Order: sequence, then C-alpha cells, then structure tokens
Amino acid sequence: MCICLGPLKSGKTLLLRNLRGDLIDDAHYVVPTNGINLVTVKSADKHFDLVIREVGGSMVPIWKHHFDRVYKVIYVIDASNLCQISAGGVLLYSLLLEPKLQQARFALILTKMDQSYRQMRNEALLMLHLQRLKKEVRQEITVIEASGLTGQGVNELREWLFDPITLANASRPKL
Ligand SMILES: Nc1nc2c(ncn2[C@@H]2O[C@H](COP(=O)(O)OP(=O)(O)OP(=O)(O)O)[C@@H](O)[C@H]2O)c(=O)[nH]1
Ligand SMILES: [Mg+2]
Repeated sequence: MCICLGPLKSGKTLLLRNLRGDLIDDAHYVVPTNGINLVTVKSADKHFDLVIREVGGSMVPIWKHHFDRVYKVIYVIDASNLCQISAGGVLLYSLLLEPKLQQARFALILTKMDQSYRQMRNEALLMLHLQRLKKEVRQEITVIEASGLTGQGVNELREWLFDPITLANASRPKL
C-alpha cells in the first residue's frame, strides 16, 4: 500500500490528479479531502497500475489507522508556505518514528514550486532539518520538487513509485 500524507491544503489531491493524468487548467477546482481519496496511477509504459491512498490533512489524528502494510509514503509539503513548514516537519518526524513505518520508503514532496522561489526550497529543507533527520532515522527519504499545477516533478515521482520492487508486486491493468 502506498499512502499520501501531509498537512492540510498542502497540495496532495492536486498532485495526485496530475499524476493520474487529469488535465489541470486555470479553472481546476479541488475540495478538501475529508476522509480518504483513492487514486489509481499508471506506470510510464501504462502496463502497471498502483492505487495511492490520500488521507486528508484534517484527518491527522487518525492517520495512524492507515499504516498497515504501507511500504511507501508520499509526504507532501507546501514549499510556498514557510509558516506551515515547521508544523509539517514535526508531523513528518512523528511518521518517521512510527513503528509500522520503519520499513517504508519516503518521498518528501516540496510542492507548489510554481509559487515558490528557489531560495524558499532551500529554506524549507533547512527548516525541516532534513540533513539531521536523515542521520537520525533509518528510512530512505527522497526529496522531489513538484507542482500539481504545472506537472513539475510528476515524472520523477512516478519513477520513484514504479521502482523495480514495486513493479514486481503491482497488478496488471485489465485489458
Ligand atoms: N499554485 C499552486 N497551487 C496548488 C498546488 N497544489 C495545490 N494547490 C492549491 O492548494 C489548495 C489545496 O490543494 P489540495 O490539493 O486540495 O490540498 P490537500 O493537501 O489535498 O488538502 P487536504 O485534502 O485538505 O488535506 C487548492 O486551492 C489547490 O488549487 C500547486 O502545485 N501550485
Ligand atoms: Mg486532499
């Protein structure tokens, strides 16, 4: 199971829509995920499907009920909102300490890069204490800069999702 988490309104749903291949235009509309949102994404060659479970940012208190059999975590942070980053970092740290997620791989997505300055990305990583964090936890953390609006980083995220081990366990789509 692959799970997508992150603070409220950090950009999870829009990013997953982009990953699914939805057309995102200026008139796009997203509603807060008050519960769970299941999104099926395809590998680059379209031969494999993967279901990603987004748990809304308003559901933080019950995130932990969704950790069984999770082997990948997409953790989305709004890089354009430095005020939210510290709180997002604390949440990330609590996930990394979660016993059920010790074997999981993490993708830390700095999204809304279309609204962020290059410097904000560096500040975001500093505020998250990422270098220190990487030394303290056992999980592998891959950082990807992205935008659910422009599609930046989406292919990189797809490659991370469909690595050879995941492909071996993924189901073939029905023809
Ligand atoms: N400019 C810009 N806006 C974005 C981006 N991603 C999301 N947004 C906007 O940010 C707001 C929240 O986006 P969502 O995708 O609903 O955020 P979420 O993390 O799913 O929120 P919850 O489900 O409530 O936890 C919406 O108004 C989106 O249009 C992005 O990459 N760039
Ligand atoms: Mg959402």
